[in-house]
Amino acid sequence: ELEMPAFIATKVSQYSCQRKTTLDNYNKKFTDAFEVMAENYEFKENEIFCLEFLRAASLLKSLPFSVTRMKDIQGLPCMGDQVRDIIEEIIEEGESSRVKEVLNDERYKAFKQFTSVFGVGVKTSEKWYRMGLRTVEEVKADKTLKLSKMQKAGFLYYEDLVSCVSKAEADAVSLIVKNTVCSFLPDALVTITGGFRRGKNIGHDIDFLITNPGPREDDELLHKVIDLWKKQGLLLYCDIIESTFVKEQLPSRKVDAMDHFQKCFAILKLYQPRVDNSTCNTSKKLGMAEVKDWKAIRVDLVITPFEQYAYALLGWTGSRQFGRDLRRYAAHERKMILDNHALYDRRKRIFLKSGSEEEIFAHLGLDYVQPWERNA
Ligand code: DCP
Ligand code: MG
Repeated sequence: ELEMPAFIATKVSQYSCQRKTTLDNYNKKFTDAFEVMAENYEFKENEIFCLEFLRAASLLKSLPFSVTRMKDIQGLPCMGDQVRDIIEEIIEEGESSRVKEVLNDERYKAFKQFTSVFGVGVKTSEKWYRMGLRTVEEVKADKTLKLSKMQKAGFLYYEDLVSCVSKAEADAVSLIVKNTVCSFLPDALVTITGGFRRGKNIGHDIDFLITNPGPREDDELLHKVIDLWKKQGLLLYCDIIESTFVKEQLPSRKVDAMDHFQKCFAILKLYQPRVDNSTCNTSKKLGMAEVKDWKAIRVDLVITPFEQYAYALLGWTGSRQFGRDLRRYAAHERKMILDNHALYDRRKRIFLKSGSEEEIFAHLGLDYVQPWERNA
C-alpha cells in the first residue's frame, strides 16, 4: 500500500514568512475561534496573548489538512497551553466555551461595535465604554460627544463602510485611481496592494501604491489627485499625511510602526447604477429622485519613491501577520532591520537595495513566497 508522504510537523517554521498560506483554510473552525480570542486580548491591550492567538491562527491556516485529533498538532510550533485547550474543546464539543464566553461578553460586544466605525480604535472605545455606552446607536444619539473629523465620516457612511468592498468594486475604483493619476503623470505605476493583491475577493478597504519610475518626480501628485476628485464631487473624506521619511535613518524596529510615506486615507464615492427598485419601500419613502446611486468606499493611497517601491509593496501587501513575521525573522535570524522603506544589515552596516520583492526575500535568505501565499 502506497503511503502519502508524511507531514513533518517539526519542520513547520514558527515564522509565517517560511510557510505558504493560501486562502484555502482547512481549519476555519479553529482559526475563527482564535481570532475572537486575539481580538478580545487586543481590546484588553494584552499584546502578548493577542499575538499568541494570532500566531496560532496563522499556523493552522497554513496546514494542508484539517485538524481532527490532538495528535495532529503534535510537534507544531505556536501551540501554547491556551491554544491547545481551545483546540481540545472544539475537537470534543464542536465549540469552545471560552470563545462563547467572549462572544457574549458585554465589553467585547461593545468594543466590537465601536471599533467597526472608521476612526475609532481601542482607546476611544475604552472611553465610550467607561461612559456607559454600549452600541453604535447609543454613541450616535449622544450629542455631547466630541468626535474627530474621521469619526464623523465613519458614522455618516457607516452602513456602506461596514458592508465591505467586493472585487468588482475594487476593480472599478482601481480604474478611477489609475486614470486620475496618469492624467498628471502618464508613466506612474499604480498597484493595488493589501488583501486584493493576495487574491481575496472582499476587503474592508482598497489599498494603492503609487510610484513614478521615470526621472520626473512630482511632490504635488497626491494633492492634485485629491483636488480633482473634490472638484468632481467624488471625495467624501480625506486625510493627507505628509511624508516624514528621513534618508540614512535606520529602519524602524517597532513591529507595528506606521511607515513614513506620504499617504491619504480617503472615502470615495463610487457610482453604481442600481437596478430599478421603485417598487421597494425605501425608494417610495425617499422618492425616486433621491435613490442613492453610489457607495462610500475606503481607499488608501500611498506614494513611494521608486527606490523604496519593492519594500513598500512587500509591506502593504501584508498580511499583517506575514509582515510581522518577516520583520521578526529579519531581526532574530539575520540581524537585519526591515521596514516598509528599507532593509539594513546590522553586521555589515549597509542598506540592502532591492528592485523587486524577490530580491528582498533573497537578501533575507528566504524562499520566495507569492502574494497569494501570504494570507497568514
Ligand atoms: N500596512 C502597513 N502599514 C500601515 C497599514 C497597513 O504596512 N500603516 C500593511 C499591513 C496590511 C496591508 O498594509 O497587511 C494592508 O492593510 P489593511 O489594513 O488594508 O489589510 P488588508 O488589506 O490585508 O485587509 P482588508 O481586507 O481588511 O483590507
Ligand atoms: Mg486593505
